[in-house]
Amino acid sequence: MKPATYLAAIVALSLAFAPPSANAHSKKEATEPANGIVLETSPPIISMRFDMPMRVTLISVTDQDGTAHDLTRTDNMQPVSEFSATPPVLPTGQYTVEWRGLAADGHPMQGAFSFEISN
Ligand SMILES: [Cu+2]
Repeated sequence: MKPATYLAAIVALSLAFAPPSANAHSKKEATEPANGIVLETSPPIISMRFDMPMRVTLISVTDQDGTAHDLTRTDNMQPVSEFSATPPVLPTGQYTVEWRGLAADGHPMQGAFSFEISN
């Protein structure tokens, strides 16, 4: 093939096989409560730790009936490595935390985790 075509093929191949960069975007590293945990009391805090600052644009805590429980945020929608918010006292039940955010590189991110409160 012509040199230009050859070069294009090399570029395409190297893009196809490039490993995803560890720094491509922020990742969620840990949550509180931990995903899947069963608690005996309402958690004092809902938090997510990221490997790079994340602007959390949306977070919700929903119980098994689909009722949303409002959180008190302290991040002022600024990028944070550790997002935390205070939930109201939650009754026993199963909860799902869903979040959306903008990573440091501008990519939209989202995730979810769940926990249970049981006596
Ligand atoms: Cu990214």
